[in-house]
Amino acid sequence: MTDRRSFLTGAATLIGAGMVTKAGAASLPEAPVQSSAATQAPLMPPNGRPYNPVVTLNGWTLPWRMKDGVKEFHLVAEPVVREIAPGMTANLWGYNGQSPGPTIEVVEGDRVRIFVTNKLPEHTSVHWHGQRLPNGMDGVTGLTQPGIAPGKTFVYEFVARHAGTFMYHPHADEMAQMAMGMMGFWVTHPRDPKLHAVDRDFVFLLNAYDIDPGSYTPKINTMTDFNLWTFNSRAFPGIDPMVVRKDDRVRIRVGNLTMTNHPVHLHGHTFEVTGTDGGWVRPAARWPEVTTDIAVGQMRAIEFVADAPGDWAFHCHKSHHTMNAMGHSVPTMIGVDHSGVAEKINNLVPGYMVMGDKGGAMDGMQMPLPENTLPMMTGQGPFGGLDMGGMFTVLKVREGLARNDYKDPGWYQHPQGTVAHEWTGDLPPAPRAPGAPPAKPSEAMDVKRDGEMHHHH
Ligand SMILES: [Cu+2]
Repeated sequence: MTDRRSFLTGAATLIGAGMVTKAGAASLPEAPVQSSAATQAPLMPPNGRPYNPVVTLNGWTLPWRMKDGVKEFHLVAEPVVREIAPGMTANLWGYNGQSPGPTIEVVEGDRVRIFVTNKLPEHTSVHWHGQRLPNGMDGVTGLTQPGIAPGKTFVYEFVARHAGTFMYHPHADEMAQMAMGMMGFWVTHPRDPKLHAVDRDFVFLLNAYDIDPGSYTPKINTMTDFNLWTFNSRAFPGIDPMVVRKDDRVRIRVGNLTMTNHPVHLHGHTFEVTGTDGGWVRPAARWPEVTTDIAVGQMRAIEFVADAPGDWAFHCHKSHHTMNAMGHSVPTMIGVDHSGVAEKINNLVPGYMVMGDKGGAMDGMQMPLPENTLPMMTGQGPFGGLDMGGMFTVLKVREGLARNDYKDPGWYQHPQGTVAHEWTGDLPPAPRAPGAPPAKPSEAMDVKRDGEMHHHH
């Protein structure tokens, strides 16, 4: 739901280039506020040039007002409480009630005016990443403008010259401000809605936080050892699925504002990278992929035809990025026999738990968590635990959905006989290379014993 409140910054006595005068402040466009972390329906453009709107994963698009042919937006930089996933909230900084901020959607050739009100305790600015604009609108504190002091409103104005995939973020105390979640998506649609048209167009940013178990505020000095890897400041299972109709042409646009690269991987389909934050990729320069690496500060638009019904994983391929917060200093214990040890330690340390002697799967493992802490891997699927959290979601491809239906259709109903299952019949004999010596008795016994095990019921 979009709440609305307007900001009248009448208290300010304003001086300096770019600042809104007292008279101007009275006519600021309202600044809608989003109170939900759920994916909102695409915003159909109520005025201006027509376009096919995007869907922001666990986010929303900022409404605008049209004034004398100019699209006017109002961003409010402010502290927010973001639900990372059910059971965990974080004290972040963002825009208009959420972090990331709302997606801004405009059309190639639009003149755009963006008011930015700073309700943070320190100065900020907004850089429009990838835009071709007058230098003084580029939002680099100290280089192209003074910082926007707390309580002040600045105005940015430029023409969105090129269609494409962009983002916005501060260039002001940026290590702190981006570590706190100051960022948002920007899409400039083609002037001709038939150009680069797709049926469903999803957008989100990659971000990362370091929030100690039991606490709420990111540690902003962390350089590399983050413990929450998120799509649009949500961790699986808090990330909504991407729901598409079978045979839809689908675009997914992803921008990376973390401190490391992310190879994003789609199951069940082959895609092409069709755009970057530099523009569209010429068809002759595209090649098929199932994973594409997105470096820090890069954006990628991938496209494919969703021709395979099912629930297909879409995730970062760095396995630690599909995990939620927990100490990564836990020693590897695979193959270590703990039997009896836990009992002895429990006499000294009540509640002690042995981890990982058979691997790390957490399914069925119970342990008390500090408040406001997500289990390390928590997703539940129709067949049990998914052993994943973090940067993970599901592309749900279904037949017969309505054009604008993004509702979660539930789990995929697999056709009879198409799900991997336990084998209970005879095992084939172990293959041997041609000319290899006959199996030693011990190997033969192992095979036989295996086979017998499967016969016991
Ligand atoms: Cu990653």
